[in-house]
Amino acid sequence: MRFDVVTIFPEFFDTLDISLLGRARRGGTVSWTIHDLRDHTHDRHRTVDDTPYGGGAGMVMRPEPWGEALDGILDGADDPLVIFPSPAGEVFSQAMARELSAESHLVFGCGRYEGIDQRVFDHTAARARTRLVSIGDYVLNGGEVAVVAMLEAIIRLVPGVVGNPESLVEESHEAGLLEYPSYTKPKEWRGLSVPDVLLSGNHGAIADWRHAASEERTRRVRPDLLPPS
Ligand code: 6GU
Repeated sequence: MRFDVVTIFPEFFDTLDISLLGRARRGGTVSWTIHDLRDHTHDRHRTVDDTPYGGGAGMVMRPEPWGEALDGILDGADDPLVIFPSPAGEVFSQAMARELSAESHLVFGCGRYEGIDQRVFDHTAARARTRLVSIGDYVLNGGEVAVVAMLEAIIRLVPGVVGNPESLVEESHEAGLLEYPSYTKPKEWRGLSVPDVLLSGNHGAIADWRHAASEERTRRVRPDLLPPS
């Protein structure tokens, strides 16, 4: 699976080389290239933004550097999916991460300032599948942190990246419920004990306890995830 990211802050993506994702990259399961949008400017100040037509606060990212950067990635690409992180997009989810982990080529375009000239979206959408995606109902200064979060969620689902695929099955959001609480040694810690059932060796009883704990936690903190009753 291949990723391209266009950004004015390539350093944000240095963290991707840590841990599991770095291992997946070195092993060749996934590959990515981070493109500096400023490499596609041609003025002395490497300007990527300008004032908005119609007036108003803030700056808008100019279309020309975006056009050149995306041409370099999309020309000759085989059915890429382009994602622009945006608080105005559809909301990212575990289901979307699963869907995206089956793609062969994802391209992320990170906007900053008040946004990117609308014609960049329109031109891109006319030549490739294009989606605007948000990671939640709050505002970040730019798309970089959102893309790091999305990449981590997507790459860990690519077959072969997570060592034990079973660890992906029981986690939060995969069954539409939040994950149950986990415990390890020692049996007693600061006066707090591990629930007896987990020490019982009774696998049926343990599975029942975990399912009930997942339901209770979901009802308490995320009732919106439960089917209407
Ligand atoms: Cl994807 N971008 C920005 N700038 N803010 C966000 C976001 C994305 N998702 C939530 N807030």
